[in-house]
Amino acid sequence: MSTDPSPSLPQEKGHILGIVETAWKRGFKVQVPKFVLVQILLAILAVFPASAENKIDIHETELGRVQVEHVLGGLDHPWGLAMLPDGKLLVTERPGAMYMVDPENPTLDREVKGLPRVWVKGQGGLLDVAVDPDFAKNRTIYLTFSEPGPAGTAGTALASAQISPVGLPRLQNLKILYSMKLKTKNVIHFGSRVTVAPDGTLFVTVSDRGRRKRAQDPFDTAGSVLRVTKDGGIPSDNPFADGKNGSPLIWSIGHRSVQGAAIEPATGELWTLEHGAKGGDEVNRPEIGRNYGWPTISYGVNYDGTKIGEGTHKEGLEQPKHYWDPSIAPSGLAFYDGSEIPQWQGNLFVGALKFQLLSRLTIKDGEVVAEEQMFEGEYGRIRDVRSFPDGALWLITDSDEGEILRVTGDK
Ligand SMILES: [Ca+2]
Repeated sequence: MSTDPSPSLPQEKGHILGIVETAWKRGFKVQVPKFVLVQILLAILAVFPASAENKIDIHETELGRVQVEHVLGGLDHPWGLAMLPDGKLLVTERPGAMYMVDPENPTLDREVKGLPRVWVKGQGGLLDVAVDPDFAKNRTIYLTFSEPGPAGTAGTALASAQISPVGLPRLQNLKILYSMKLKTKNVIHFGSRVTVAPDGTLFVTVSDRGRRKRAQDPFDTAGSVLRVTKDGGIPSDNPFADGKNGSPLIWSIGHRSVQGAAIEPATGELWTLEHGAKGGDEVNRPEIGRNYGWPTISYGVNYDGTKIGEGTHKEGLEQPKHYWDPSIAPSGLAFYDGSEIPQWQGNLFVGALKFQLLSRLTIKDGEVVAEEQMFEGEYGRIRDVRSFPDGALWLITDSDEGEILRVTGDK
């Protein structure tokens, strides 16, 4: 259910105030008590608050009423969203742009220049953005993207950069921290998310590039979760750190198309989200050195209905924490850690592209015990979900008129 209580166009406000003014004057003639007119005026102002400039929808959920505020539209396939310590947002667009947006005065006037060269084709382009926890001191951000290689090929890459402290925002000291060695012309399955772990390392999710066997090759970083130091080094406690049994950057293997990653605040553990084929979208909690099964095991089938691999279970391969069949096409993953909607604390939120909804998963003792689906069809394809220090849950939608949405408790 969705309503729109506050269109609050200036001319409408003026019109309403005009009616009240007329009624006020008439009140003297017909002797309507002034306090009644004051009550009417207050009621109207409550419905049309002067400060609300953005469209706001109200939704009933299983755990109460929430608001969804349309903060900014007109984005071209936005992919990743991050918040700086001063409350400004960074939003990437897959075609290769990034903007700094002040949610209190949202415009697309401040494009961040100096981005890495990005390969824009199919699912490829500029993907995720993350802010270093020490940004206030080091002004550092991390980007994942499709990096061009020779002869029309591309692979997933991770870069760090600093945002210029003065003037229009520009990236400085751009450094490639990870670059996929085997680049191909395939236009699908780059990934990718980057998230900063509590120990200061970076988790980077890399998809299988549409070549399934790559996800089972521990020497190939495609189809894996990687763990990289902030300067592009190898954490000494990575499972294949010495390179003898796999790529030193690999944390876990057997992943397909990983478009969500989040750290659980209560435990510091990494959770990820990946697309299956036809069915078999998964939530995983990747543990060090483990194999998450793709394409040997899956809860999905090929798009033509034929079987994938060997079934749903196999010794030595990990089970997902949750799966969807049929596929919702999940993208964006966040543990809600805000103050705005206390009843959602610790819940895991998943955006859905194909099913155009937000999924709320209840986690208990490391297991998914319940799911609520909300906003179905209301906002289109949801690409990213974030819980930011301002206390709200933030969403971006995937279209050529993509939006930034802010979810808060009902006021
Ligand atoms: Ca799996």
